[in-house]
Amino acid sequence: MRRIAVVPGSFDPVTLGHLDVIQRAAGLFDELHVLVVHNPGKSALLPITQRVSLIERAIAEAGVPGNVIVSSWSMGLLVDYCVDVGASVLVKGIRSQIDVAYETPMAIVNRNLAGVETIFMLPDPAHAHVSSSLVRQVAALGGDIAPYVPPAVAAFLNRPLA
Ligand code: COD
Repeated sequence: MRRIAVVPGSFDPVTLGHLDVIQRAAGLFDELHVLVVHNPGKSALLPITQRVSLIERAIAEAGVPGNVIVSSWSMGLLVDYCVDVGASVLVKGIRSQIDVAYETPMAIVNRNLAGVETIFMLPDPAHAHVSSSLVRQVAALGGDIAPYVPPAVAAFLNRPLA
């Protein structure tokens, strides 16, 4: 049986912390879906299609294996996507007790709804402090985001405004 997992997130934008989790999870499953999902609790910087494109460029740059598929989902429950693609596992990165408190109820509900298990991965300590909101803030104030994001994202967000 093929082991299929989903790494969901806002990815607004994808960071080196996200990329680290994606790379390590890709080695654990036969097929890994990186899924961009709108989080209604956050105000967005980039359109969903742009986030997908930046993830595709970032994983190509990083040489992530070919078992990774990038897509987006806005049709309902996250577990509906999992059922559609035959995924039985969600992979989430856990940086702190705040992440644990946020993710635990969702993990229980997702298992109750569709039998989809959630696996928590600890971050690379080098990227444990990185978040998309921090990147958005540094970029908005004109700071250097290159230490926190893949080169494709740094190039995109640092581009001159048209
Ligand atoms: N290192 C490691 N992991 C990281 C890092 C880092 N530096 N930064 C972020 N992460 C992890 C986060 O903990 C998270 O697991 C994932 O990466 C994505 O992070 P974000 O910030 O891009 O995305 P979020 O937190 O806004 O998540 C959006 C989701 C849509 C995935 C989330 O809200 C969700 O699961 N929603 C469920 C919708 C649903 O179906 N609800 C009903 C049942 S619960």
